[in-house]
Amino acid sequence: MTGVSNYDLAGKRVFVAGHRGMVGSALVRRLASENCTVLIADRRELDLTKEEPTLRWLEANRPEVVVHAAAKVGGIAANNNFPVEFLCDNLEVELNVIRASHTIGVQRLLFLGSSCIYPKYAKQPIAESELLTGPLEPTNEWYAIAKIAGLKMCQAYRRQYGDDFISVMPTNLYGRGDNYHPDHSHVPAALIRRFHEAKLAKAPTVTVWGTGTPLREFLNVDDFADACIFLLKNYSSDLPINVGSGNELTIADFAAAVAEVVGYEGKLLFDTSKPDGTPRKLLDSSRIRALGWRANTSLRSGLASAYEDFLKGYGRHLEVPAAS
Ligand code: GFB
Repeated sequence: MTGVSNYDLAGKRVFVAGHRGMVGSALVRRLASENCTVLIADRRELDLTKEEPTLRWLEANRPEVVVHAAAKVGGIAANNNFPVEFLCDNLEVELNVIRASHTIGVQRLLFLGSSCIYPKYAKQPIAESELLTGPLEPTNEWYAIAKIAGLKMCQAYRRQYGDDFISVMPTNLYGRGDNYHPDHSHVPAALIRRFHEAKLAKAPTVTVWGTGTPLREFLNVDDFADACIFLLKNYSSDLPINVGSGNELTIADFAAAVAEVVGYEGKLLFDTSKPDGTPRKLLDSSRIRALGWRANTSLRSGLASAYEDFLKGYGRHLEVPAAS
């Protein structure tokens, strides 16, 4: 069940489910340098929450490889406020995509999970073996349960039918094409936007959620897409595999780094009425490193290019105020 494959993507038809999201669009960019055919489907053409149309689309388009990057995602507030969507929509899409991929006999499927599948107080850095060893972080348990179910589906299809379905668990991601919704985004996009707007408004202070003390590890999405392609070619196992950068810092230090990149010089305030979430979430990425992959974007250069893309209007929920 565990081992290294030497899978050749050349000439393959690769379906990226969720190609409009930050991760899906990074995967499409990365796959452009592989000699394969990338398949995508717009939401109007294919609703992945519907079982029958999903199967029909896959039957008609016959991918040999499926990358499951379609998910309802969001930051700590969105997770907390929309438990039904984060649980049910994600479960529906996972069932439909994974089951239909089995039915049409895809050669390889890569399922994208999240570091929030691990227990709130997991031993740090978090090894893959920490899965299901303790209670989850309550702000995102709905999303975490859906992602755990997805990875279990991959394991079940592998165990019962020998399907070569694998799961990857990224740490906190940021980068091009993020969601800049003021309340529903993750911390990198939220702070890029907030500092940019404060800079333009010459605001003396910016408010950061929580105490600023939680520790997070940040990985650039283009590095993550590269890791996914690496794993598609080199990894075959029923064990999920972590992908992190080792770039860990407190939210206060992260906020200061974003402020510097954006060029905001005012003061940071912390709103402790907002949730901190899990106190620390550093992945143990030694397994993927042992296979020969590592992240190569520094946090500073990654944030600088994310800010550049934000200014160009790449991303969702963006009405960037023009500089005066
Ligand atoms: O990025 P974030 O929402 O994800 O928040 P999580 C990370 C930390 O940044 C938390 C703080 O401690 C937040 O309180 N933070 C500070 C902010 N200011 C802000 C802000 O303006 N917006 C946001 N969003 N946070 C998510 C999960 O947890 O991790 C998801 O909810 C997913 O399901 C993702 O798994 C990777 O790391 O707390």
